[in-house]
Amino acid sequence: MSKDILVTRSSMPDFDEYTNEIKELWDSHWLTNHGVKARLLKEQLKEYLSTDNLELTVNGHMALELILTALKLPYGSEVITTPFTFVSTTHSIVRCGLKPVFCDINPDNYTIDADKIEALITDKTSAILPVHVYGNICDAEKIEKIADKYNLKVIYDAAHAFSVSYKGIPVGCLGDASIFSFHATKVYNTIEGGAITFKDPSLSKVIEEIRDFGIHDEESIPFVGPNAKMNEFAAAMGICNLRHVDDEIKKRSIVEKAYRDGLSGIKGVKLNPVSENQTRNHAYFPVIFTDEYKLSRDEIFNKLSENGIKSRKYFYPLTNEIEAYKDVFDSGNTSIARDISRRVLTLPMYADLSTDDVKRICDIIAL
Ligand code: T4K
Repeated sequence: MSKDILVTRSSMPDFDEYTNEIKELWDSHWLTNHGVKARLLKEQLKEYLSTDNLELTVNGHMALELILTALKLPYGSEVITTPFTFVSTTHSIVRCGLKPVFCDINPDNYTIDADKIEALITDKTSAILPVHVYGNICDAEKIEKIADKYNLKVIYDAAHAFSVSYKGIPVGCLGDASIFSFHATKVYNTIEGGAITFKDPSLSKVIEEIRDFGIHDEESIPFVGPNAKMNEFAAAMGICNLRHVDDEIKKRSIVEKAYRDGLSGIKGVKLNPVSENQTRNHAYFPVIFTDEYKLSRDEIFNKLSENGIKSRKYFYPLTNEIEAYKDVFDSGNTSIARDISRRVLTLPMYADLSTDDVKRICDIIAL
């Protein structure tokens, strides 16, 4: 029996490349707390992402919590966000003592509907936290214009948007700040890891200190902070993977083309939009099954699964529907997000997925 095809598969460098990279850690015995590997990776990522200000973190989730804390948003203030995301986005708001206010998404690229943000602003609103879901970039101009008008911070969850640029602007340069995830399942991984990019250079020191328990020096601890540092082994993986990420993205573009060829013309199968406004990293391959398709989303999910194809319902349920937030926060009017979340499947996507396997997946969907 052939092996299951999972929704993704981590990119890894050659074993020798990695062991070579970590060799000096055996000499130094310096394993974490911003050693040589983390410092080098930080500089390399600043260059790759074309940003002046970047701090590494232990994962993408803590990157969100750190930036929300560093921006000193008033405790209990409201953050307008999308429910069509991984729970991490909403959890970060809540865990920082802020209140999520859910805005619907646009049905074209599934990002926050910028035209619906203004109606949700109150005197308690402090920030907007949109998500470049699947690497689809939000309507940054509209969002930032509204933010300027009401003096709000904009923090983009760019967990899916590593290496993407929007109208020629590297995605990490949008808004007041952006966060990236370098989790094993991402286009670019450091095993676990993340980064924050930001406009105001004075935030560097604050983020550094919050990331390290809020410690300024041995006798001064001005902030309450977690331990959110990237360790040296993760940073070494990041240094290796960064050498190959452009090739990985190219390979993913071949997989995407094979999917588009195989699925074009199937009634009721709607593919992710292609926009001239942005580059793509092919992080995910989402498909919406409309009423014209022969099966429901759950039926095609099961059918794929029976054939060893493990697609995922990213992102279902919406974050404003999960038990943790039931009767805690107003779930708002997010009917478009609700509809999309019940129709979407992300199909397997990774650099080494063969075009034969893609064809097999498309044939099952075509029935
Ligand atoms: N914001 C957004 C919008 C996000 O999507 C995420 C994370 C975050 C923030 C937070 O960033 P991090 O704190 O995670 O850095 C996964 C990931 O754990 C999560 O990083 C990701 N989003 C989310 C969308 O998906 P699961 O529970 O679905 O992953 P899992 O373990 O089922 O893995 C999926 C497939 O990946 C497996 O079937 C096989 C493959 N895989 C997995 C692992 C763990 C590998 O090939 N290697 C591996 O090591 O959550």
